[in-house]
Amino acid sequence: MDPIIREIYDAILVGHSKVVEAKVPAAVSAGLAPQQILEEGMIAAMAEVGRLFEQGEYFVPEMLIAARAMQAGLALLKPSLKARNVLSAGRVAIGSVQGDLHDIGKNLVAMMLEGAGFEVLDLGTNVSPAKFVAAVKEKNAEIVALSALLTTTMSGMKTTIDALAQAGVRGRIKVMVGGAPITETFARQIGADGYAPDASRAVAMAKSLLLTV
Ligand code: B1M
Repeated sequence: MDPIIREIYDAILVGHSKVVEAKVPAAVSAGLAPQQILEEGMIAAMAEVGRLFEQGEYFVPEMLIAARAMQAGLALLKPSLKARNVLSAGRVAIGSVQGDLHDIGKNLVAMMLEGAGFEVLDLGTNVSPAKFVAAVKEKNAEIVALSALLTTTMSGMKTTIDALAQAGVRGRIKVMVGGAPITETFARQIGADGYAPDASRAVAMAKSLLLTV
C-alpha cells in the first residue's frame, strides 16, 4: 500500500481527523487517484472498524470517531471525486431509511451522483416514508434512492416503496436501493427497480433507470 494511503487508513482506524485532513490533500497533490485513496485508504479502514466492532475490540464511541475522521476526509476528497464534463442527468431524492443513522455510504453515493451531474436532494438519515413521498410530490424527484446499513432497518425500504405506491406516485418514479446488507434478490423481493453494491455502480444504475422513467 502507498505510504500516504497507509497513513490515511491508520488515522481513520483510530479516528485522528486532523491527520486525515492533512493526508488526504497530500495524497491528491502527490498524484494518487482519488478512487484509490477512497477505496484503499478510507473504505478499507471503515471495513476494519466494522470487523473490530464485531470482535468486541471496538465499541460505538470508536466507531463514531472513526466515522467522523472518514467524513472529514470525504469532504476534502469530494472535489477530486466529482466527474467532469457531465451534463445534468436527473433529480434524485436520497436518504437513509427510517431508524437508520448511518450516512457515510449514503453521502458517498450522493456525492458520486452529484459528480455525475444529477441534482441530489439529500434528505439525511432516519428518513420517514412520508418524507420520501413529499420529495417526489413537492420536488419532483425522478429517482428515490434508499440506503440501509442495518438488517433491522432494511424493511423500511419496503415500507417506503409501499408508501410511494399508496401516494399514487410509484408509477412515475424509479426506486433504487443499496447498503451493506442489501442484495439484488432483496431488492427484487421488495419491488425496487434497481440495486447497486457501491457508489460508482449506483451512478451507473441511476443513469440506466432514468432511461426507463
Ligand atoms: Co454501525 N453498524 N451501528 N455505526 N456501523 C454497522 C453497519 C455493523 C455492520 C457493524 C458490525 O456489527 N460489524 C452493524 C450492523 C449489524 C446488522 O445490522 N446486521 C452496526 C450496528 C449494530 C450499529 C448499532 C446498532 C450499534 C449500537 O448502537 N449498538 C448502531 C445503530 C444506529 C442506527 O443507525 N440506528 C450503530 C451506530 C453506528 C455509528 C453511529 C457509531 C457509526 C455511523 C456513523 C455515520 O454513518 N455517520 C457506525 C459505523 C461507522 C458502522 C460501520 C463500522 C461502518 C459503516 C460505514 O460507514 N461504512 C459498520 C460496519 C461495516 O460496514 N463494516 C457498522 C463505509 C461506507 C462507505 O460503506 O455504508 O456500506 P457503506 O456504503 C457503501 C455501500 O453499502 C453502498 O455504497 C457505499 C459506498 O461504496 N451503498 C449504496 C450504501 N448506500 C447505498 C445506496 C445505494 C447504492 C449503494 O442506492 C440508493
